[in-house]
Amino acid sequence: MKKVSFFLSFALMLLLAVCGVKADIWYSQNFDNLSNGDVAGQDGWEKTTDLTADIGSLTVQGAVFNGNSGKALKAEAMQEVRRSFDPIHTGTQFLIISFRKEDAGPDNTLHIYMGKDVHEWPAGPVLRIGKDSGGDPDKVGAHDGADRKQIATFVPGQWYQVRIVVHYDQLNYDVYFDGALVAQGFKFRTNTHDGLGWLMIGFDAGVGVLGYYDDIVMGDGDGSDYNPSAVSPEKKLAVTWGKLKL
Ligand SMILES: [Ca+2]
Repeated sequence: MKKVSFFLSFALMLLLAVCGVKADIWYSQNFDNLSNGDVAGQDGWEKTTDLTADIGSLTVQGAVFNGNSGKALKAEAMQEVRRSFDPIHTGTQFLIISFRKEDAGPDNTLHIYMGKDVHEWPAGPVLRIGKDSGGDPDKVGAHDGADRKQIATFVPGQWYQVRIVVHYDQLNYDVYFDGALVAQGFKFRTNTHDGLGWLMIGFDAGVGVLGYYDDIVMGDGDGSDYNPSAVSPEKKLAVTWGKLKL
């Protein structure tokens, strides 16, 4: 009897683990299977011409990428793209994204903006990598309401992972930089963006901008148990299995 109940418990947890994987992550993109060239027009990505008329698309390319193989998005001056999501997500949501910024002069930045349904610059959570962090070209900055606060330092030409945990029921967010908590309870730039309906990356200005984005994962919860290197279903299952045991 003991063996039977153990087996049933195991089967139930396995089922929960599989469902958990499906429920946790609602969007992911590593760009490896997209075509080289403009990302606008692929997988729902679009140029932000409603915000900046002469804006261009970021480029899918395979020369620089995160990890051992694949592709990533290249961002240059006056290039910005957005991905909208339907339905709009509320509660606690996470975004994991990797970036790499080259030392291409002091006058440039990489954006990470999130908003609800209205497309506008203020947005909700806002990260700025580079000069617009608050003045220093080697800092990552995040908005705490109207204030820009520098929260991390990066070395040009190296990949970093950012995890943003957004608490839509509290209208604030936390930022983890390569796993370390560097911002906690930062206020939205605009409180009307009380749901996650779009992600925008790139830079709508600058001279000589050069940067890259890769490995986007978005989902319900804080994402603390997600390992971006766990790409196979078996590994994802292992990650969720580990969470259930805690
Ligand atoms: Ca990739």
